[in-house]
Amino acid sequence: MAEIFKGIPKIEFEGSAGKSELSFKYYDADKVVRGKTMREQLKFAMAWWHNLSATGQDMFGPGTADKSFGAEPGTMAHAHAKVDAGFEFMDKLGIDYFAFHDVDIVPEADDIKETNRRLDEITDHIKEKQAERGVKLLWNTSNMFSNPRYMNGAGSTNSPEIFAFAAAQTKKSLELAVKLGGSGFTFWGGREGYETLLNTDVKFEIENIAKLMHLAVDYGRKIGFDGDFYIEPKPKEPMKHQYDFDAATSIGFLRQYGLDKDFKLNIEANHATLAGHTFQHDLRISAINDMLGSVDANQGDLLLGWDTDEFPFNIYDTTFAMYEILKSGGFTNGGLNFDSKNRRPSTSYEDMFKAFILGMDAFALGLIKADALIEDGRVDKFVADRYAGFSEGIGAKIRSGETTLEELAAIAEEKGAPAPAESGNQEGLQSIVNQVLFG
Ligand code: XLS
Ligand code: NI
Ligand code: NI
Repeated sequence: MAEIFKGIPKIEFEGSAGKSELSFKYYDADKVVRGKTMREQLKFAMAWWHNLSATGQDMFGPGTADKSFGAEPGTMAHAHAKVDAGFEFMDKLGIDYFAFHDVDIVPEADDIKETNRRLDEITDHIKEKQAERGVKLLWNTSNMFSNPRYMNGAGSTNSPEIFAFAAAQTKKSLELAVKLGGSGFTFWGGREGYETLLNTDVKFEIENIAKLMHLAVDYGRKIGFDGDFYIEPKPKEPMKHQYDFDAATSIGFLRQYGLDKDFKLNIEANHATLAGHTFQHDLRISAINDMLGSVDANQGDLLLGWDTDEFPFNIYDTTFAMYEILKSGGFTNGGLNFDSKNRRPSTSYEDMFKAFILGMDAFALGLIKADALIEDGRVDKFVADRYAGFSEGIGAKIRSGETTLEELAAIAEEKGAPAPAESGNQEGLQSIVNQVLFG
């Protein structure tokens, strides 16, 4: 098969002094960090939708990048060309995982039976390519937000026929997950939300979303899908208000509807910041609830109010993200999926590679620095010491639930008003982080 990304070599590790723009400076796949290779710790994935489909089209103008890969867009020939391009791209970068929506891999037909036939055809091709180098499916999902039928949501729609259609798409996508050996299945509730409460029964809609998810779990487990289901929280965009607002909201929903055994979260950096949190915050909330499943790796622009899906560049963010991931024990079924896209004026094939090199190096450096922060130990020790009062005496009784309000009140009366607790040392800790980062 003809090479598509001509002139682009296999991207090699050159080291931090390297000057080539087409080499890794920090991502050294086989280097061991905290007991695993970088490849195993980071588990990078390529998102089919951005990398192979998105051309830079926005609300104000058409695409700028050519992603035809020598075929007519909208045809099955193009769908096949994308498979060849995608696997060549992953091979050249040494990426082991990918993620897709159903309609990223084939053009949707008017008849769902024909769409499903196309999905069977294309996944035969994908499966063949997977076998060549052992590339794996990190997760897949159904696009239940682009087609006009989903303008009022999929699980949250007011139409049983549209709910049934969403269920049919979900069923097929689960079958594809099993066929391709996927380790995750994602629900991103793009239209699962509302514009106005004047026309919306919120309780009804949330209950129905849970019902669709239960149907998915039942069918998925029945046909042998043993990976994780994910909710990918996002507070808004496209809807004004989306139900899976952030990690905490999604965890509450999963527990309320009995879905917490099968679901974890897929945390996207830019969605966390849209919710008014840091990326690290949503990772921490997921981790402490045993629900840190996977990550959509990107970054937003804090000067803009939308999901810009930029490639990760900020080393503080990648360091704190990897700190959370390492401390939670690392990825099992999940990984770092680049739900990121080139900026609109970055139009060449080289730009596609440079974007991934940026993101992979940013996370590799984040991994190295997070490991160094943990090894340094001063931040962790400060936090442990800060709560040490609760490990003995009355503090320990509070923790174990063996005290009463009466006993605590008696202590307060006996000892009198306590002095304020000691310094939180934020600036000192930030200096430690800078020292670890920059030497
Ligand atoms: C959009 C989401 C989407 C999901 C998959 O903002 O990030 O791309 O990751 O549906
Ligand atoms: Ni995403
Ligand atoms: Ni997003």
